[in-house]
Amino acid sequence: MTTGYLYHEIFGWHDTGTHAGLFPSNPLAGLQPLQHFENAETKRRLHELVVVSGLIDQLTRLAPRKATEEELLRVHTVEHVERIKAESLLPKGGDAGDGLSPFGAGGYDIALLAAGGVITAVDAVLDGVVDNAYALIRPPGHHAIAGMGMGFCIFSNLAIAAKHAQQARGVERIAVLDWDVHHGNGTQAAFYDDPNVLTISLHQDNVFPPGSGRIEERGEGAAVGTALNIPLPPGTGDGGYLHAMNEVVVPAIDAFAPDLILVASGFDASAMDPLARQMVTSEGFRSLTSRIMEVATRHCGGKIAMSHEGGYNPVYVPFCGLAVLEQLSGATPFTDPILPIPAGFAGQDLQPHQAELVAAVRQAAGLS
Ligand code: 3YP
Ligand code: ZN
Repeated sequence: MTTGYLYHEIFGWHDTGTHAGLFPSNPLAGLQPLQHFENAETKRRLHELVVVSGLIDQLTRLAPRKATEEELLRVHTVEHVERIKAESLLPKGGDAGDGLSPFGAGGYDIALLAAGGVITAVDAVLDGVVDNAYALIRPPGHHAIAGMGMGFCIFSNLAIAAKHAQQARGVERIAVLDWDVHHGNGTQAAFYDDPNVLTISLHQDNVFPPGSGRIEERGEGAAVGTALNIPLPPGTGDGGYLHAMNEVVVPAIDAFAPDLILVASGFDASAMDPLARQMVTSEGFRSLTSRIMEVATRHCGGKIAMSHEGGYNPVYVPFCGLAVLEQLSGATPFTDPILPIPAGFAGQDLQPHQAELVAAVRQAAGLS
């Protein structure tokens, strides 16, 4: 198994500045400045663990290129692209759209490399240069919609790469699995009326964007049935996530029979994340990866490209990411010394209310 791995130091230079939790800092309101949650460290430390663990020697390093404007415009409006470009020239940069998604000077060019990095990963997989690939990029993408960025995202990296696969590479059917703990609203929106792209989002029920990612969101027109949302209750651990994979994600993708699988890979469903309340461990992420690889083997010769999204615990994200990369590449696991703590949390196994939600999704999706 050869696994493509894409990372570039410049991703660490995307400057989100200071922020006070979910809001811009504001001393008059008591919001003391702190480094933005979405900062370089989680990504940089994952990369450094990939190097220090020795896994880097078993991966095929890929170099990102910038996405072209034509590629961006398959998903975004000219106005959005031009505004980001203009604000990126200001000495202090700007915001992607919702006031929660700052970027520093030159942020446009780094965002182009993030979107282009996912395209690079997809191309490497489609060309057979590698069997599968992981793009460890920044800024993230899955919340960005046509006319604006939001939720720390500037451009919809994975959606742009999927449109590239369709329009430039002739890929017919694409399945997207988003296991970031937040709803992949931007990716879903980009393909809401496209019957050839199945978008599946596993997320914590109603966290971000507010009200988004309900079971009832199923796609529109000819594409009804090709959007699938699994809004898991807070406190869901490895057992609940695996159950959702086995009962919904795997059968839905089997029924869809894709030619390519893309994964929006956030690690903010981890048991140690400050921005959500799920309990997935590094072993849980390893199992999710293993499940999706089995489906990919059945339908598309194992072709999977993953795009990095959220994940905000600088200590734990590296071990979660390493587990995914090890599984993708078939490498011998490096020990996660933190694992015993989250693995020992009560409620790691499937709980009745979680099974109930999964059953409701199966029902809505016509799987039972
Ligand atoms: C954006 C503002 C509040 C929650 C935050 C979510 C960012 C994220 O990780 N999205 O996947
Ligand atoms: Zn997230």
